[in-house]
Amino acid sequence: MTTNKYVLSWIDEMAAMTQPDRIVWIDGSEEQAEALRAEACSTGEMIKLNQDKLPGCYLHRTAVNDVARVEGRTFICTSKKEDAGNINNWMDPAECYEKLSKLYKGAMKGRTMYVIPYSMGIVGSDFAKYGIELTDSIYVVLNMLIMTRVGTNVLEALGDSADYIKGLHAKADLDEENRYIVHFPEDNTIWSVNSGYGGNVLLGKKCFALRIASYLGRKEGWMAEHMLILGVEYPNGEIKYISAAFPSACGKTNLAMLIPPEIYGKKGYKVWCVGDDIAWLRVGKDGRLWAVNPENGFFGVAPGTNDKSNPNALATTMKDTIFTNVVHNTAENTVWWEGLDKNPPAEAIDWKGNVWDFNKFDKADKSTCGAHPNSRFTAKAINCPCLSKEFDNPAGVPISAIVFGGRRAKTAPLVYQSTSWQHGTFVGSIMASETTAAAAGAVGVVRRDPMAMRPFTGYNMGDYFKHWLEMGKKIPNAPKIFHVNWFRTDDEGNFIWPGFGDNMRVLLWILDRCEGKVDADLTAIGYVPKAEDINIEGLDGITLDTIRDLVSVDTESWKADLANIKEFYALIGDRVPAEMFEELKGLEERLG
Ligand code: OXD
Ligand code: MN
Repeated sequence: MTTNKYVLSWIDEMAAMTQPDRIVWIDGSEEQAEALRAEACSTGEMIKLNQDKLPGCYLHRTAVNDVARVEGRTFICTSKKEDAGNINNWMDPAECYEKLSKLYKGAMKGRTMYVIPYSMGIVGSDFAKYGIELTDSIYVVLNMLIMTRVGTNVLEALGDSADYIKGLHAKADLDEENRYIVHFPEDNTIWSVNSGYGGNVLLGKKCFALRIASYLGRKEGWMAEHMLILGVEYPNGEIKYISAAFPSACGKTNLAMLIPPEIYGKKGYKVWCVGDDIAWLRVGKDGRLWAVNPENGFFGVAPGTNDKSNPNALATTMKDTIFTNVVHNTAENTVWWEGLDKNPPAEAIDWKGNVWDFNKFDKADKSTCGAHPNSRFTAKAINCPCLSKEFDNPAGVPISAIVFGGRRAKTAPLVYQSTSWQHGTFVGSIMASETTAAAAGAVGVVRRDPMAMRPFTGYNMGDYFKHWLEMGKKIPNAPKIFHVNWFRTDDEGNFIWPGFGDNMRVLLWILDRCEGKVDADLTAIGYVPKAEDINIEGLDGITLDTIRDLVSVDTESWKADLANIKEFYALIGDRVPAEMFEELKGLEERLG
């Protein structure tokens, strides 16, 4: 399929190590994909679901020990340890190549090596970057066909160039003790072994589009961020774009596909999804920051997705979708997960492949779930009813506002605005979420997750903050930076803000601020809304006093947070830029 000597010699080298029985090039054609689906069904790797109810949909179960990203086994292998920094795991590249070569040796014996040429971003566009993933998993091939742009046109666009990301994945024995997800940013290389779970093996996503791309972005003057992108359409047809970063499992996909509350819908407001997980951002000729979603599909968390939380996501999954680790409704040959509806199937197989009795389900005990809490759908972007018409625009969309968010019971108000790009960078750098009862471990523990990139920055976090500051200087008409918190609780621990579609009310305040249309109150942490500027029309039980409470700054909890921020900066180490300490000092002084 190509005469590119760099590609061919690399594949020869990887094949000599892994020793597959045969090599198959993925051309992006429907015929080839269909043959692979049939093959996966014949071996039990996938189950073909009810084609009347779920056309083009399949179910897959991963190994029981292989259900999530493994941060402890994810490495950034730069020649100097300081370049990976203290937040990342590091291994010396030479040592790592040697160690993993042993695990890869003969790992594809008796198997097929698939060669997947793919593009992150629209093939041939300024934003696009190309990759080739070698894998021995049909599941990976079929997921990559949904999540990225795959095919011979990628090889044509690459031509004779050596400028592509080399990804090698082998399932090997799925041995947890020898599971590695490693990145060699200096060599444009990703190696993944002993896993079959999406986030570890769909190498275009977190590995390339965030870890390697963040490294490249710094080198080349652009940004790769863990952000959704959405467009808010006004009744006059004008559309303004927001990108937003939240830690994993904070509802990015829901926000990206938000349905406006009725009072807005009736007036003609709409929200369009450009992306739900990753944004690549570049400064445009017009001095604004432009964003594309480099992916081509959604790899979303299934549990909790329903016709209230995210009807658009649910609709997206009704065809051409691969479900992973959800409940199999065997009577109907369909799927189910906790939080889909109140009718769990009576005849069902759980994510582990065992007969599942929903009567034994106990909300407080995750081990009784039918679907794994991190079970997923891999669905095509084009099947999303609210997909932006700019999704395929190679130039991307201009960003008016950048929004950071976390899950904080008390500390962060519903929304606040930073006072400058530098201050906004600081706000992103101190982003945090508190663990909830839903997650394993202690409740209320603060995990700092700068710009939601803690697990995804392919280099030193201090240098990453510096890159943000540098980028700010290069964007004459930079987006304004905000922080939101949908998760403030009352004294009984109940969420105060309704969230979901009603988050639109906050987005509109944010966009009004970008246009200078509303005033705000300056506090120690930044600008907060005047209560009357958040529209509460049609909201049950929310008064202006509730909003005042939601946007109030809890000085004591902020003061308590300072020590934790300092500790976190100390952990990142001596590359945290002076500007961040300046901002921290300013905050401390203003808090008094
Ligand atoms: C994801 C994540 O899967 O952030 O998107 O973990
Ligand atoms: Mn994510």
